[in-house]
Amino acid sequence: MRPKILVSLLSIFLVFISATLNAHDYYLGQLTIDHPYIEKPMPGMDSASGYLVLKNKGNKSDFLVSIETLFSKTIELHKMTVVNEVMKMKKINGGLEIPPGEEIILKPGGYHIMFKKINKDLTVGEKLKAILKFKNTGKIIVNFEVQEHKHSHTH
Ligand SMILES: [Cu+2]
Repeated sequence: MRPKILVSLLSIFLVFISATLNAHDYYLGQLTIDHPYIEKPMPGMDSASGYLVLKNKGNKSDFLVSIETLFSKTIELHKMTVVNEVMKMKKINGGLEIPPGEEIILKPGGYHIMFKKINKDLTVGEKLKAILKFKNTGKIIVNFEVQEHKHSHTH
């Protein structure tokens, strides 16, 4: 192969790699886990919300059943709903369902991961390892990126 071709192939390859890294996506079987992030806790608080997007390209439901990290030992899946104009937090038991062919978006005001009793200071831009466990597909390690807190979310 001539060097010139090799160089252009290499640059295409590098562009591809950096695009993949920027997208911050993870693949596990038929599942895609997109852009996990955690909001920096409010000053004086030791809990924070985490978000991501879950896609299921398979033909049967799967469930996000648990999340494990070193920085928080108590992690719950919550759903925020508005009842009589009051925000309510509901714990999801039995896992968060991702139906076949669907996309479940965890976002402020809806589904979220509640990290409680956080045992260290979180820095914006820092990446924190977490293990996501799915009922049917198994486990995957992902990085939650710490982002500035943009929403008021108190418990
Ligand atoms: Cu919550």
